[in-house]
Amino acid sequence: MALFGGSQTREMREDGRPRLPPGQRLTDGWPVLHYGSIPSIDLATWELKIFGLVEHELTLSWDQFMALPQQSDRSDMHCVTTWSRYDNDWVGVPFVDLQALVQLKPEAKHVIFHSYGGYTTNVPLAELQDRENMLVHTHNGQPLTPEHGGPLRGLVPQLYLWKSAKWIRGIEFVAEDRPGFWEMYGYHMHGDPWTEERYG
Ligand SMILES: Nc1nc2c(c(=O)[nH]1)N[C@H]1C(S)=C(S)[C@@H](COP(=O)(O)O)O[C@H]1N2
Ligand SMILES: [Mo]
Repeated sequence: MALFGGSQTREMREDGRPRLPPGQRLTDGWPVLHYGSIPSIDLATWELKIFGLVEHELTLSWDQFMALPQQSDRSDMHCVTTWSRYDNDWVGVPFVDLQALVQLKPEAKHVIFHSYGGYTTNVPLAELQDRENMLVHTHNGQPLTPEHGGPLRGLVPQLYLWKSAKWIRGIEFVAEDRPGFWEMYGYHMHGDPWTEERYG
């Protein structure tokens, strides 16, 4: 369990890395960070498209997404601007379960997340195979607010938070890595907080 104070920075993860990545500070608030304005999204017309190097492209309505088996998971988040927030309780659908619905072509090696409003971010497919990588709609028991990416955002907790796309509307599978929005402005293509992959 998270306790605030100096001893917490010495907590270890299962892989022996410290729980708090280097250069990070804990916050118990939750800063709001994004480029541009919050898109207005109507659940009646909301869609999630899963496309690219897949055998069966898929478009899900909100009701179809919510009818998928849901998972609860607790994870930490780490923002490249140096704040980290521990013990976030999320509910949503694991990325791998969506991946299984579309059947990947063997050439698929990277994922581009697409957001309402035009934001994109790239993540290696291999990075998303743990079930802690999810598309989430609920945080600490409350529906995700629009400022934090509601109705649905990506969650890639082992990478810096810019890889967790707010207002997600698409998952694209590609063969070659391709920079997303912040990656084009110099953020790292991978973004591992424990090795401080902040800028490329
Ligand atoms: N669609 C979208 N998603 C986004 C961003 C954005 O500008 N647009 N910013 C990213 C960045 S840089 C961060 S730090 C986190 C912030 O999430 P939060 O506002 O919920 O803390 O969202 C990420 N996801
Ligand atoms: Mo960020």
